[in-house]
Amino acid sequence: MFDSLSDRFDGIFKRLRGRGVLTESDIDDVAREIRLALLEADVNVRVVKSFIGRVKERAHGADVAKSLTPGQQVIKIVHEELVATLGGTTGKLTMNPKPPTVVLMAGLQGSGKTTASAKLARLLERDGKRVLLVGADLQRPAAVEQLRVLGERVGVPVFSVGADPVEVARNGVAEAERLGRNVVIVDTAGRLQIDADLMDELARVRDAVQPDDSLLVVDAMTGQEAVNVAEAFAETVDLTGIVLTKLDGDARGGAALSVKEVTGRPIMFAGVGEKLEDFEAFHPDRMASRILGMGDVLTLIEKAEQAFDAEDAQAAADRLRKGEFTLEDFLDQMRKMRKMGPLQGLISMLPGVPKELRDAQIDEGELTRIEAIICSMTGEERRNPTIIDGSRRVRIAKGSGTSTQQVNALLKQFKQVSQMIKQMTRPGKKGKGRRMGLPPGMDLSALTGPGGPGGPGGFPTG
Ligand SMILES: Nc1nc2c(ncn2[C@@H]2O[C@H](COP(=O)(O)OP(=O)(O)O)[C@@H](O)[C@H]2O)c(=O)[nH]1
Ligand SMILES: [Mg+2]
Repeated sequence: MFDSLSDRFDGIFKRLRGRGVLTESDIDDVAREIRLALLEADVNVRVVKSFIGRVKERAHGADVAKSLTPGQQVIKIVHEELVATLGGTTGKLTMNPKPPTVVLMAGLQGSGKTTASAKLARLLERDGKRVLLVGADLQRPAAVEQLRVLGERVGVPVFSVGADPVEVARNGVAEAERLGRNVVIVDTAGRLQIDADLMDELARVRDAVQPDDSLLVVDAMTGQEAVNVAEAFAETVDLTGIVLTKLDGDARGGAALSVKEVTGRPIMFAGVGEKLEDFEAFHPDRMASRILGMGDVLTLIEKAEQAFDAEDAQAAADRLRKGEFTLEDFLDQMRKMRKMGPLQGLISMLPGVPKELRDAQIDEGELTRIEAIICSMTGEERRNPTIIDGSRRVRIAKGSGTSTQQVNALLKQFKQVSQMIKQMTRPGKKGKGRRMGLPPGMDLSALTGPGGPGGPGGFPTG
């Protein structure tokens, strides 16, 4: 999904990431490249124009946050604007306090209405709702049968009794009331193209059932055409949201990126495959990250920003470079890192992390133990671990409720970490922490790598 666009962004950002300083004309160059990438991806011209305008304005005026490089800053702005273009927050169905909630599905023939109706029913059922599917597509003889088959597969009853679509829909809502179903999903007929008859029928169905939500189902693979269709429907029916289908086959992303801004209606759900479970709530932020092809690295940048005071980190880095990194700093950094959330989650967000590390089980209890050990040391011991001799180790182990082996292991690990950090922060050399733009001292592998607590050995005592 969005492969070609992702590739373009990847190339643009790769060049950007390496830059220390960005001039005004660098920013203009980047903006031009992004503009081309979006146009190639079949994004609506108006949408591209306003997107680029916003990115440029913000990038030029950005006061550079201390914790981010200029390149990262621009990536962050592009990401945020992309999220906004995709609709900002995740759209939600209106749940009528007086059930049943009525959801009307509209769209062209073949856009995926019937499939989406069943998929949505499945999703809502999993969310604890009791759904009734209503087949109001009486155009094609097989349409109701198709819905019945799908309904059976997702375990949701299908209703279709009445002389015309309006009657079927109205009866369907009454039936849901009678059966005590919370949600009614009305599948309607489509045409190959927008025509007056279709719109008229839809309007009459709408008037008859007064839907809480009217969702337009559009095929993402049709690109700009999907956007034109959406615009036409938005004018006629009071759309509340959009279901974007066949996103799995959409390498460009034009429809996805344009439809919200052009119609003003949020994309609420996305069809991402033929199977009934290939359907999800549409999350603009996750989608933007996916388009930018950066895993969740942006989430990581944000978390790092929140947890770290840039100056603090700088001070620690300076001490580090002078060889003054102490157990106190170690404890401090570790605590900050833990504030960022479960380590396993963080590690899996890093791009380019070796598989072994991704899969490694990180023991949060282990970190608690490390914290306890350091806390049982005196200030002097934390600043100068070389003074920690045998009897001090016994005392520390007792104080922290650990064993001397565990104290030994930590001291050994600390030594490894400080050596590694020293290498990472050496000017001109790029280590993991550096490349990520994370504050120094935040190399996760150091805490989980070989020779971790439990291993033999110890810090040489003075
Ligand atoms: N790959 C893929 N195919 C889909 C998706 N949604 C629907 N389809 C397929 O699109 C075709 C038309 O779907 P259908 O629900 O009958 O469209 P309708 O005419 O609007 O009711 C069917 O072959 C579906 O399997 C999707 O998200 N991904
Ligand atoms: Mg259909």
